[in-house]
Amino acid sequence: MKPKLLSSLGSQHARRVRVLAHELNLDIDIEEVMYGPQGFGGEQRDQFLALNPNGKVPVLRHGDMVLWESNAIMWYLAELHGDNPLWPSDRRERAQIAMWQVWQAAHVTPAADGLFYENRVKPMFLKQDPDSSQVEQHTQSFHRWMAVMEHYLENADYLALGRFTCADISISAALMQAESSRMPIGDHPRVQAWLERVQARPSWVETEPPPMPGPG
Ligand SMILES: N[C@@H](CCC(=O)N[C@@H](CS)C(=O)NCC(=O)O)C(=O)O
Repeated sequence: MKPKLLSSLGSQHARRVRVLAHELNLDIDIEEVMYGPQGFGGEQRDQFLALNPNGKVPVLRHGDMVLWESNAIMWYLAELHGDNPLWPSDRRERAQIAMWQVWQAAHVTPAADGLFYENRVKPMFLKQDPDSSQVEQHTQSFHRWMAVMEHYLENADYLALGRFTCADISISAALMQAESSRMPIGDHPRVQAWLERVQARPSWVETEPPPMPGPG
């Protein structure tokens, strides 16, 4: 039985799994999860919550196994595929990649999501102004984490092992709303150049969601 990814086109978290699937040419089914007044699952909200009590996408089903958390799903699918340069079997190499992915979830995503919510979701969908103190706090935090990447990218084109890996996929997906959410990536030129390298790959181009309504 093929793994099935329950996904949403606009989700950064689902996108990192979809980029991986494209990179490794994985044979998986992808199903778009409806969004309803109560959240993901639409009219099947209860069934969706039974799969993921967090109510979030992505979710992977494979046989009787259910997995949530996008990075865990990536690790599982990459291992299923067999040894590959994106998630190699060497444990020291893997640890380097996992380090960046865990860092993304702990630090980059909260800052990036904060800016997405304030600068994009509030004005566009909630018809509210951004809260300037929240924007300031998330911007400071965003700069802090981007400075770490900027430093690493001084001597490498990619984050872990000096080559494109799951680390680059996870972090680039977290930045997919950078432009529309006014994330100050331009202040970190090596990060900007790295993101452009990742975004030039067919896996990024082919997983681009349709544009969200509204400017930017
Ligand atoms: N840490 C989770 C985050 C998943 C997540 O926040 N997904 C968002 C979509 S981008 C979601 O489902 N939000 C709906 C909600 O929070 O109710 C992962 O990496 O998979």
